[in-house]
Amino acid sequence: MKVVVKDENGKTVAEKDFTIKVQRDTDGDKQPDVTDPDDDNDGYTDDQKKTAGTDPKDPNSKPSATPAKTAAKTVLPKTGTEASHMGVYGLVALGLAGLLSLGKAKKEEE
Ligand SMILES: [Ca+2]
Ligand SMILES: [Ca+2]
Repeated sequence: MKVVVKDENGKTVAEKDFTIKVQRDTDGDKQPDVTDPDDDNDGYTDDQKKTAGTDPKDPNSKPSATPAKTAAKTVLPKTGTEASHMGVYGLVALGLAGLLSLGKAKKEEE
């Protein structure tokens, strides 16, 4: 764009070419998309949306509700420790039950 500066007599005093770059600001928060980490201001960063394969400039295009949670949820393989503890508790319980029934039987004999 050419800007021409003239004095009151119409004489050209200065002439300069300007290049005006209009930077896109999708969400209108005065932060241009090039520096705005969240172009559409939907709460998801551009990187999150690009990773999820959604449009970073479309607030209606959102990553699915819980992608991170499902990815983090891993099922641990069962170890033998749990089972052996159960066995020990079972034996203790059986022993207590046995003692109790013995005591009860003794009382009934008297
Ligand atoms: Ca913006
Ligand atoms: Ca966003």
